[in-house]
Amino acid sequence: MANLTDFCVQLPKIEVHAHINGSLSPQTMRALVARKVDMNPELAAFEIPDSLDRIDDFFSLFKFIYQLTDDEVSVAFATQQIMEEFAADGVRYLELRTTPRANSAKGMTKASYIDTVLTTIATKCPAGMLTKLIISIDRRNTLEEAQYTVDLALKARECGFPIVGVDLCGDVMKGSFEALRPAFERARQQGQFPLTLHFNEVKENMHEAPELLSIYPERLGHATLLDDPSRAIIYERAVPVEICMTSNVFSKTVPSYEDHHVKELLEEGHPFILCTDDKGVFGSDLSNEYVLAANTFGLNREQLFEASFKSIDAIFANNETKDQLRAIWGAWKNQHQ
Ligand code: 6MZ
Repeated sequence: MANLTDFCVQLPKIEVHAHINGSLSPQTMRALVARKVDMNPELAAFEIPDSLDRIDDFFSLFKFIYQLTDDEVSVAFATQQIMEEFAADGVRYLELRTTPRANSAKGMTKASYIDTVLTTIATKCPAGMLTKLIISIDRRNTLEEAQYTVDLALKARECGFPIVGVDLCGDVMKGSFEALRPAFERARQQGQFPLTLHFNEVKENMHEAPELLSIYPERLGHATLLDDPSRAIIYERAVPVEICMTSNVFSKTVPSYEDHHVKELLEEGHPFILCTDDKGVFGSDLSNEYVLAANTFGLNREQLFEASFKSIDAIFANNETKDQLRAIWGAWKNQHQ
């Protein structure tokens, strides 16, 4: 019988919370540094830290990372590497997410950035895995920028690209959802896009919870801190939660794996999806998140399979795709019993 790590790699898995620029593996970062170090020698000195004192320190890492993906060739390379790594780790359905970004010095516009990501997904997605894209609106955006992101999503989908949802992400201490709300409302009304919102990662933005929930998000990212009113709404509506254990412990938004809030969701039978968030920064693949859940909460292989299988219910896809994936999971289970 395979050991737990091998089992978790082989297990077919769903990944729906993976930020492209947080998912660059050390190898990918090294390859990108090598391409750029002549122009920018400072890049050679950067290292991802072993842990962070506070989540605030996380967002400043992107000042460096964004220098690695500041042109279309690098963005295409990064996207391809990330898909290959997830596929090698047993992911069968992947929803990547990214924030449109421009760099005028390299001729990259927000539109060409998204086009590059989507073209790479369309042409380089490894066999045996489906990849879709969620477009992210950054909390630091102006409403105009957020509306432009929605324009890009609508246009890309019209061209037949698999944009499947809209996300609210970014520095938890900055900006506000209310200021950007009209863009999310338009994404929902004009585009019928499902929404996933980073939710209550830190106590400082818990006050936003009623506003975030009032738009009826289809999924929530993290939902680390739940007060009674939020918990009641989330449970009543059975809103699936994207769970990123290593990310939360690494950035100190939860004190330890044992105290992770997924424990409560497991006990309540509430829908959740184990995810990586930023596998490059946090150094943890999706299979490792399953190993952690198993070791921390005593989940057996049957329960790990169930967690992965039930995640299919929460993906941003139609019933036909969900049924196809359920059949793949079923066939895998028959082979591995
Ligand atoms: C909130 C996060 C995040 O979009 O450039 N991001 N936002 N909370 C988190 N939890 C730790 N992890 C990543 O990927 C990087 C961007 O994703 C968001 C941040 O805005 C970060 O700049 P993309 O591909």
